[in-house]
Amino acid sequence: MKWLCLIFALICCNILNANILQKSKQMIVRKNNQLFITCNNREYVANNIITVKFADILSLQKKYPVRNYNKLSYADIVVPSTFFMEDYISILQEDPNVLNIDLNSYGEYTSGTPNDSYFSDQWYLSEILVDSAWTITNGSPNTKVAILDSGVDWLHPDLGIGEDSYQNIYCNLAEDDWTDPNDPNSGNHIDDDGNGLIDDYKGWDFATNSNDSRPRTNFHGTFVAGIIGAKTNNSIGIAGIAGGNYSKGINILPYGVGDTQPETSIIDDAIVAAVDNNCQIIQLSLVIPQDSAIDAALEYARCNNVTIVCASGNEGTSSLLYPASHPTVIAVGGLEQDLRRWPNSSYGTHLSVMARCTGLVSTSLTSNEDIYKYDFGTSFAAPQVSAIIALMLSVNSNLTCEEIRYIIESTAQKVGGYNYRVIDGHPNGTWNDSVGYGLVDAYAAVKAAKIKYIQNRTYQGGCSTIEASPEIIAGYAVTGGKTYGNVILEAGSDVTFSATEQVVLKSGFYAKAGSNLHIKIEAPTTNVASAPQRVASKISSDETDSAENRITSYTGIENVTNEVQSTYIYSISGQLLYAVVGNEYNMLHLPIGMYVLKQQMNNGESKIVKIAHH
Ligand SMILES: [Ca+2]
Ligand SMILES: [Ca+2]
Ligand SMILES: [Ca+2]
Ligand SMILES: [Ca+2]
Repeated sequence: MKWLCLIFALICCNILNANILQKSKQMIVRKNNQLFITCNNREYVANNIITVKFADILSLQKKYPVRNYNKLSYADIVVPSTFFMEDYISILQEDPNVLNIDLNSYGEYTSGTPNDSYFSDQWYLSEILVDSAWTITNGSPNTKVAILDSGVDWLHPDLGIGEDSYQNIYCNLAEDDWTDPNDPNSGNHIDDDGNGLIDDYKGWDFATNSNDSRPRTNFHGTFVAGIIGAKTNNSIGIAGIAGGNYSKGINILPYGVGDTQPETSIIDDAIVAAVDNNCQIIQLSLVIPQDSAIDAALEYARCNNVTIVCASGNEGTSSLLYPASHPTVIAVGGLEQDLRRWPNSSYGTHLSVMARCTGLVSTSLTSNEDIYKYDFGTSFAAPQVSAIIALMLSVNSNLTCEEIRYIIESTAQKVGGYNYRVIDGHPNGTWNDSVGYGLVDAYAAVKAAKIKYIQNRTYQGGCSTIEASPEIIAGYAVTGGKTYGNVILEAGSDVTFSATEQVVLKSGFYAKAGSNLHIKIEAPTTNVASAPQRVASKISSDETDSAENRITSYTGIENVTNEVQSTYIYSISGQLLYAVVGNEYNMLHLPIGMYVLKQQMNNGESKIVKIAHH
């Protein structure tokens, strides 16, 4: 790694820690709760791994969670999520065994920038941290997105069959294969899967009631499809957000609903068909009059856990256009280059999040001279959000619609200088009339999608183990404050929550007398030199709830790999409240609230866990 920059700077915090100036040559900037390394006017997202040059590996391993090290005396340390990176850097900086510090960035050590020829024009993807999300997933073929639009030109080499050995167009294997994969007339003219659509091998055109789902004249649906699922890193064209990595990404199901104009009477049928064909996401970049059949179809989708994403509309009106205005859909508006609302982007109640809607490049029709083009409009902001949801489902196919909405909205970036406020009816964070919850954040959303939520569940008896990486959140208030039912451990139940990073018990979590709860934290752990105040300061106020006191039995936290020597419980302000020998302790005497637990192991290691006591 080349070190060209000479200082750390902490912007936004307005703090420049003099200690951090030493032992590193990188410039670090914190923006929107994310650390970036800036170098040569480029920014690279920093992750939670710090590389240090060490003097003595044995003592380093004793004190820090060393993931690996090499013979050149460089070790990689995984910073636990309970720490602010700046605090952890300070701890390392003060350690005489640490000779040099580097923050790793995703951009530097992954396979790098996709080689798609137009990728340099897709810089807006880095604004929504798609490149960071790609370090987690590039999209799984198990995820299917229905695009209800003017049709998709599946002859396009960046979407369908091209020079590559794969395509991102969904092929319905329950139908017979077409004898010519590019000729919709080459099927057996039999509805093999009995879904009422004859030879629907590559989608369906509901407008012409035919199995040729390609558009006749209008590029619109093909452009949308490219944003979501153009083949990424295949040397040509653009990079689709969920388009794989020179291998199959998500599946695109093209449903034509009108070439030049969308027809309301068939949109409801297309929605129902998409739900029945097991799509997890339906993408609607169109504006139509409100329609009760479509209302019913949208409700049917919601009942079947299918997420619908809609463009807010290009009228600049202070209310969303239909179907974006329907409360069950995720309504997406458009931002301009300055991260302010594009003036024509309709806004108002039910607006969810934003994405860039100007200066976008995507796939166009193969009949055109250039099979890629530039365009703008909220039509092309919405598919960015559809694609990010597809990435989320690629790492956790069990997410519910409500969880998806909560994650997308609660992780959005508060950009553009707007006044975001807590407003009734918008439970997932601060919100603004013009831009909703803010600019979508692919990386934060995909990371959050990996959290295991436990809700609406009763453990009757016997042993149950729930494992997750990195985090388990149990209790009913886990999806934007909406109640989905309590988590109850009845007498006789023996339940283990096993997570790599942390377990949070929210309000609605009941462990009744005679039940046993075990919490296992399996992640590598760290030394405890730092005061826990900083750990506590990461706990947001909504994680505390003084209204309830339901835990009646608590058997403590168990360590998986090492014997626990002693356990300490701190208040969130860092005051030591309680110390016990061994791993059995009882929180009942403590007031309701958030606590920081530290466990000291027999081998000298220790760990910090934050836990809510309700
Ligand atoms: Ca069929
Ligand atoms: Ca057939
Ligand atoms: Ca490509
Ligand atoms: Ca209809």
